[in-house]
Amino acid sequence: MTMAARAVDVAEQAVALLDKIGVDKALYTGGEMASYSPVTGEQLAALKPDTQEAASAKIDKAARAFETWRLVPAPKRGELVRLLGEELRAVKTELGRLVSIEAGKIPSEGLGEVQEMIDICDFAVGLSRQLYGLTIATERPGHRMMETWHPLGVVGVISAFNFPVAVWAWNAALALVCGNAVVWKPSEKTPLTALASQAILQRAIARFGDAPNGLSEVLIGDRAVGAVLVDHPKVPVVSATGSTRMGRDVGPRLARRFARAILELGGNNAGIVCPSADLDMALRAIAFGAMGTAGQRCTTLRRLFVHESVYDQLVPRLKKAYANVSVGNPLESTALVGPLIDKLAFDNMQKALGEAKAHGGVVSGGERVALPYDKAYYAKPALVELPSQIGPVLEETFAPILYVMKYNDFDQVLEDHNAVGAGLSSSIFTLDLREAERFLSADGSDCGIANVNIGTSGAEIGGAFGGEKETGGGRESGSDAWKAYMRRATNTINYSRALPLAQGVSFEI
Ligand code: UN1
Repeated sequence: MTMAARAVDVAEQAVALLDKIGVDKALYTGGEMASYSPVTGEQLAALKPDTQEAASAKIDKAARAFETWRLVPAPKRGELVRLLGEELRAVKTELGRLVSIEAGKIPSEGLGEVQEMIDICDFAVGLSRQLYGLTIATERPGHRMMETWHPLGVVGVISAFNFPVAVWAWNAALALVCGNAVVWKPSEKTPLTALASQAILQRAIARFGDAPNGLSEVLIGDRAVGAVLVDHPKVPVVSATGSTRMGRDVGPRLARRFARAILELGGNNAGIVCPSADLDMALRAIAFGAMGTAGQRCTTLRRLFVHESVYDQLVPRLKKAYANVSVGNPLESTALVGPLIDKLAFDNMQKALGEAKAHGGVVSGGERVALPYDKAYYAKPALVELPSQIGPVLEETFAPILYVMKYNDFDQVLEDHNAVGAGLSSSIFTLDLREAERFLSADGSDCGIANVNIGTSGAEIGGAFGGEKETGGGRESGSDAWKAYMRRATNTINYSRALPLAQGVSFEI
């Protein structure tokens, strides 16, 4: 098969999947915004980006939809999300494949991403009957105090290429049961899976029957279009996933107009392998955490601290796993590692590896893997042994690089673990209860996610997802993350015939 034939195949496959999912061809043909597949580097589609005016009009439309949707009882809103879950189940194979084409994920991770969407729908359906407020004891006789959670408005969602659809689903499923409208600005690297998700939701909306027009909108375009969402006065909350650099721009802009920010930014996630660790288990967890999704999860394992007593048992095995891992076209092989998203990602990887060498790092892997696609970037995952945590180790490089360091003191390794800007996910591998509990305690890991004997990535949707420090502090997905998508009203009701004032204040007129 020639290169050109393969490339056409991928684009053709994408079109066939979009057709099957029910996306209008006019949305991705004849426009000036090209979209590419990282699998072959070839162009998939030509979209028509929204002008700033068009983006603003879509947000206004969503704001009007909100006015109706907020009055629909929450369990009924849950019915729409239940239908979304059903529609997603019906096209799981197709959407999963499209994720593989557009984001380069291996098939099981593409499908896993759609499963994550389905899971959050199930969660949100249950939640639609559990948007509880408290009843609070009042100090005044004949009074009752309680809190009520109300819908908030238009929820803005900005998502990244690496989880092109699941992150939207986390936000959209919660936002919809909470009575909000949703306006989504997907990554310009993955617009087709966004159009597909929107078509799937529209099908659920059609089956639902009387949902208002404009309940879910998608903005196609670059940062300028995202900025319209961030600055729009009718968007009271924006949930943004991406780089810390993006968050430094978005966060203050939202703060300036007192809008809420749910920020899920970079991760520089670490694992600690202790003397008692189950090394077979640690090896598998590290391999998936560091090499899975070609190192392009925000939860990817990037730093590994190994106790000196087990270093020589673990690290050679790890190096072997790195040397043997299969890298290849995720659509045509059973490779475990697919492509990087683009040339820039590959260049950044090489730059970080160069810096690591300059700091005394010993690098295995990292080179470009020759596949017959000039414009696609496949890299052998890199393992870098370093004497200490310096240089590029302190930064997130969105590529499969694992920095491995030796430690001998538990207090010191905890300090090193926390000595980076990001604070998303973390893991400890130990069978020692004291070490495990210390890692999870107030002076242990400073991350939003802290795990024992599993890797840093692959969180379930039932927990709150997000992290501290430069990760931005937001929480999405499970637990009580829904509260960020609603506004709380405290209600005090006087059913007595007197008007006692709180704090014993007297004011007789
Ligand atoms: C992301 O990389 O932005 O925990 C999200 C995980 C996935 C979500 C990752 N459930 O790896």
